[in-house]
Amino acid sequence: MALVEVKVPDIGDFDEVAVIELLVKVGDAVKAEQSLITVESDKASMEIPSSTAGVVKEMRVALGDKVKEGSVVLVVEAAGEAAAPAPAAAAPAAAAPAPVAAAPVAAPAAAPAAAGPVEVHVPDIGDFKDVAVIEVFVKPGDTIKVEQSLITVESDKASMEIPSSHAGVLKELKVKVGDKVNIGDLLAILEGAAGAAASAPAAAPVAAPAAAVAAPVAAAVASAPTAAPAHNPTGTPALGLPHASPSVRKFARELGVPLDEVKGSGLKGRITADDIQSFTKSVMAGAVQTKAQAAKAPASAGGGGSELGLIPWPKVDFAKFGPIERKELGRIKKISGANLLRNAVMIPAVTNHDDADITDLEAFRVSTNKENEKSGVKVTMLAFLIKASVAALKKFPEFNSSLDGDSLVYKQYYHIGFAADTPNGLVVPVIKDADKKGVLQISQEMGELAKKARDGKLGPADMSGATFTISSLGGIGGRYFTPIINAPEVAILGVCKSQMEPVWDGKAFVPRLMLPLSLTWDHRVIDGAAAARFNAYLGQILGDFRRVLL
Ligand code: CAO
Repeated sequence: MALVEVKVPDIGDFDEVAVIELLVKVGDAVKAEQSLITVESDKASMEIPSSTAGVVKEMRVALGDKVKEGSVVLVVEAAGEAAAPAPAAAAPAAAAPAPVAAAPVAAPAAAPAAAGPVEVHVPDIGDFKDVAVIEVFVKPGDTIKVEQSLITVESDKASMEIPSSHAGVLKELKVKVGDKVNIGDLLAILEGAAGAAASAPAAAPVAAPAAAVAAPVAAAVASAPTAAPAHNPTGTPALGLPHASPSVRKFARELGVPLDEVKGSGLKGRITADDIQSFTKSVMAGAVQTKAQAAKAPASAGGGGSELGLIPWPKVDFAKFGPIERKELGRIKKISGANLLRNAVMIPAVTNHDDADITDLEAFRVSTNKENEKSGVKVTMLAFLIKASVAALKKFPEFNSSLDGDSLVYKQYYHIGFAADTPNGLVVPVIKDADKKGVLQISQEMGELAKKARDGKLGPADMSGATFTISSLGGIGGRYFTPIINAPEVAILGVCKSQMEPVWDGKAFVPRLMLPLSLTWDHRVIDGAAAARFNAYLGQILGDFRRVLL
């Protein structure tokens, strides 16, 4: 087994280019022509391929090193006789570095003014055949300067921008993203070309690398972001194109990863294949949302609805019908609106209505408050409802659970959220460990949290971790309503104003204080019968709190 030094081949005009990516490591088996490192000049990036197949024994370059033609990249233990001893010069054509390259454009030749329409063709792009158009920078009507990049093409090893050979107004663009192009293909038709025409682009003198990959005026996409024109109909940001090698760009495209949303961890913020992989994992795990996903998500009440296959939200010029005033939604409304919409759309929710007889409980509450008048703590109906709910949650544990994929997470703690109306919108502070607290303590904590809520001083810790929520409109009015579940909880109890009602006791109608209950539940987790039982049990407890002791 021969040890072969793999050297940097003829890379054209480049002298002392920086190694910005190591694509292999010691121990890797490499094939002939496989890219080993990426080097970058101020105009181009290119991958340096291996001249031989074998196993990498030693890396001779590190990130940041400067290399030039003849520099040893690594040592390979060549596989059998396939070893191609000669470095650059002997490298097979296909193994020569992809150009992405760069030669300076030949200075525009004397400028014959183009009177009629001028055709712009794909110049000599070296050995490349059928290279894909991956970006289009211009659109009909644009005024094009000579040398301005029109499109980017990419092979599996390199990407390059194809410049215009003439100046003028773009009349017709003959290619689109995804098209395959070859030398001589018609790219565009310009008209009104009054300025200089560049010398025929194919003739642009380029110091071709060993494989005679005569890159034309191919400014590398990655390394010449500022060369990108202002307009970019493809939607790719015109300026600051993502910094990545052609193979990484290809990898990203294969996975459908939006490169401009990936944070590069490589040298100078360069995006590596690992970055693409981690980004993909984060998206799959739901930790990261791509811009496209975010745009599709029904995030706000004003969302278009198209993501759900709905007809568009009506656009009305309200001012046509009378005077109006427009006010931006507050921060809380924007956040809660997006959450409510998601929960309303994603949860198959059902609401059961029931009544609880709280005649005795209310009498007890009133007398307790009289006795405790001096303590300053007022026992509220909501505090009893929290305590009663904890008892029901203990009896029906699935109401205290959350869906996590195909699993149900049963929580063994009882943190109860309560909806609080504030001048800025709805917030849900949480009474933690309500099972371990008495009604007096819960009443006191609720009072403090409600004040904090009204003053806009609730912190994230005050509003997180709830396992079940109660929304009480009892102090305001109403009969029943259908509260929206606060995901990832699976149920919410809505409470309205209690009223004296005639209730049949078997012999006669008697006046009883009845509390309307509305329980909304997630049908993926809870069945109707369980919900009815939960409500009935809750009603029994509120009817006679001694049941909590049973
Ligand atoms: N039936 C009849 N009266 C009730 C009642 C009920 N179910 N619940 C409370 N009340 C009465 C109380 O007896 C009290 O009356 P008095 O002032 O005469 O004593 C009054 O209503 C206020 O009650 P409270 O001080 O006990 O307050 P609360 O616990 O009912 O409410 C809080 C506290 C923070 C929940 C409330 O201020 C609030 O913000 N409610 C709105 C919640 C909301 O917006 N929910 C909707 C969410 S979905 O959009």
